[in-house]
Amino acid sequence: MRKTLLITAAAALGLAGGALAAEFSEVDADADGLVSLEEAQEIMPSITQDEFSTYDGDADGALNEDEFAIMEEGHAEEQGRYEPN
Ligand SMILES: [Ca+2]
Ligand SMILES: [Ca+2]
Repeated sequence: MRKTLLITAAAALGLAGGALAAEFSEVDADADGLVSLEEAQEIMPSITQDEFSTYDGDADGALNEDEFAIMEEGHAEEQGRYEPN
């Protein structure tokens, strides 16, 4: 339910936030159902392998939709705390 609310809110904002509102299907460039580190870096250039791995809950080397949602939330918080590059 929370996810639905987030998507609705993102849609209401017209996706003006860019990276903060990236859709899983858009980030998954090769449409294999997983977001690789390279794909994640397309929207979050500052993300590192270590950081990526912390969100890879099942340690398969890529993020599924649930893991990706957690990464977006976590990374958005970090970007609010630190100076952007
Ligand atoms: Ca992919
Ligand atoms: Ca994974």
